[in-house]
Amino acid sequence: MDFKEKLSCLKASHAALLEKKNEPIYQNGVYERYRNPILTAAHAPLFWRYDLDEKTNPLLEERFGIHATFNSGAVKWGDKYLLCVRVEGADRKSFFAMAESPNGVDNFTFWPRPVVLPEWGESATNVYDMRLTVHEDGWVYGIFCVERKDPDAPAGDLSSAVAAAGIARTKDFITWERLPDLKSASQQRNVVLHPEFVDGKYALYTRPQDGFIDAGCGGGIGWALIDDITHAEVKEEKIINRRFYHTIKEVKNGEGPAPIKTSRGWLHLAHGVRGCASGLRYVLYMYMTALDDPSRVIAEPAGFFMVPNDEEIIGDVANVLFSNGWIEDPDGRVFIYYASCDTRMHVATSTVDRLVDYCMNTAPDGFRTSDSVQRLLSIIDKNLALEK
Ligand code: BGC
Ligand code: BMA
Repeated sequence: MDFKEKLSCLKASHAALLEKKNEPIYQNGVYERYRNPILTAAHAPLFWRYDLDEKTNPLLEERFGIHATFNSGAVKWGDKYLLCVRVEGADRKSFFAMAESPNGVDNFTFWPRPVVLPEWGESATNVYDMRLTVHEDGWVYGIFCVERKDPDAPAGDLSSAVAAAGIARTKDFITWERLPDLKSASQQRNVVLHPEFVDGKYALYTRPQDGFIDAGCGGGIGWALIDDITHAEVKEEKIINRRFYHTIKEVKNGEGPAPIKTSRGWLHLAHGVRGCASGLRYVLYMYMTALDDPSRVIAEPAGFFMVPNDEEIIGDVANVLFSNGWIEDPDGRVFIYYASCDTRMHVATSTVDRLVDYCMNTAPDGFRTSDSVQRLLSIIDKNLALEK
């Protein structure tokens, strides 16, 4: 094949991938999964990956490898479903790029250029997992993890890093104003801005951690009020959603996207991590907090909400579901954007009513097997009585 033939093959298969229709495949009453991932590395524009000039690239070889598209922030913008995607190159660096869809479940297309994020402080080695919050102050905030090498790591340790929360804001997703990183006594990952002021202050969901990987004494998802978002500092932090022995969030947990406000309380999506022989296993779980105090948990169903399924189990970092973006439509439909295995993006759909019903009417964890058996028996007895 000559250059032109190769290029037209590439263009045809790329266009077919982007136009592919998606359909719901699985339903447990709470949500629907969809047949196809919504964004993969192959969705990245050809003009990112190839030098398309025949004179400088006669063999039409890829010049910039795109490895994965995952952990995306999400927002409805006009009539578009917008994702701020974590794109990872072959060089293991991630960066953010916006992608949009007209319907939220397929046809996702990257904007032509990635986000150019201004630096703050020492230039970051990596940035990832942006949470988008449309705040009542009129800005859209993006809070993300900023990773730098640990300056105190012993010689030869090239893995230890320091995680901090980077903060940027925008009104168009093209120009971003970078604010100072969050000041905090501990390292921070999974920091999320609450969409409303609380007692006149900005409010953050935090995730204090002892080390770069270890949550250590960091007991779970934290809550902190911030006086000035342009010099954000965690002065007091309380843990609102704890890790717990022998649950899906034994080792770590973290807030997912900014919570959704409902008439019954705030809906939260989070991730929980446990250790097993194959490594860290990430699943999604949900909880709700009170309208008059978004830091007070009022419901939390036992166990996971979503767990890696079939092909979602395999990827760059196996057995991981992670979500940092969801969108609520005016009609109450909810689009849950989640990534599998740090590799690709998926969507699941539900509604505010179904998610609230799930949170309010699924029994909480009793932390003991005997309690689980009793919970199961109460469902069985009720159902069998119906047949009489
Ligand atoms: C990776 C993240 C991961 C973190 C902790 C980082 O270097 O980029 O995806 O969550 O390490 O394992
Ligand atoms: C981290 C997260 C994600 C990632 C996960 C699994 O701690 O912040 O970036 O999806 O690990 O690798």
